[in-house]
Amino acid sequence: MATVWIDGEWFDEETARVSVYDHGLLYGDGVFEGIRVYQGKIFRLTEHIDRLFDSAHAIGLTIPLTRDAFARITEEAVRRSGLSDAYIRPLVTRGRGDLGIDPLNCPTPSLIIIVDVIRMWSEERYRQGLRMMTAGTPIPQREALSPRVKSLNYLCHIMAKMEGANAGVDEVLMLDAHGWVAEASGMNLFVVRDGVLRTPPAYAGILRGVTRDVVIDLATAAGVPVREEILNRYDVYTADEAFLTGTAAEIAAIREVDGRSIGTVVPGPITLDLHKRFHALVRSEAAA
Ligand code: PXG
Repeated sequence: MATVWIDGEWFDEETARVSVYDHGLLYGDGVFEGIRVYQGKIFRLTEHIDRLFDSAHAIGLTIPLTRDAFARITEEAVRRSGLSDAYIRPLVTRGRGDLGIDPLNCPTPSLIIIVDVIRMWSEERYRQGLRMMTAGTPIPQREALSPRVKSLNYLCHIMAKMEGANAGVDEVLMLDAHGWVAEASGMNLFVVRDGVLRTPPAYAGILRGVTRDVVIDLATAAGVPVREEILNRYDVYTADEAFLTGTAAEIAAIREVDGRSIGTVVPGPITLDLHKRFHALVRSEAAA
């Protein structure tokens, strides 16, 4: 059952409530995380809590708890949910204020932790690979708000996702403000060409995904060379393999982008191998 913690109190899905004066709701003023629980164990909790606190710091929001205390409450929320495979959504908003934009009128941040489940694509989609298209909506330029901040402003990603849904594809490829390949609507992108794994660098308008970092480590350990470098759509179209990574999506192979087929076998051998290694890692950490 869904469990929700709000500023020190426990609720369920039906009883959890936030104020209409919360600036997270009024202005999207806040940050969030998405974390996975496998067999009762939280995957990469420290990395996610660090990213949450860094995102908050980057928007000038001080979380009134230590990283450690936030982690302990997150663990307690998972225990109370009774779920062994779950998705955790921590949120920190600027808190309650008045109807003006000024964050100084919000004396205390609101802290929320939701534990529930998340569903992505069907098993069939994972087996066959995703069909994607390039969205016309770019990632906002970093001078507006760093894409590294996991903020409550996901409208560009949502508009991109909507374009994809309208066109009947599974997911969208988003470019950054320079037109470089950035990421999907909530996932990072990797391509394989001639045995080399390539992914856009952190400065190319992406959120630096925790799963992305795990996959880079797994590939390196498997002897697959990894390069973080600027990619354009040509690199994606002409890849031997391509896949997406994310906490919710895990590793999802891509079979087509903008009508161009990617490689010949989907999922390709390196994608399949990394997928196996990822699940082995998750299982071994859960058993530890
Ligand atoms: N890029 C963006 C913009 C994201 O929001 C990722 C990459 C992958 O990061 P992790 O750390 O999860 O490997 C995310 C992940 C969804 C969903 O429904 C995904 C995210 C947030 C909300 C929903 O797939 N974030």
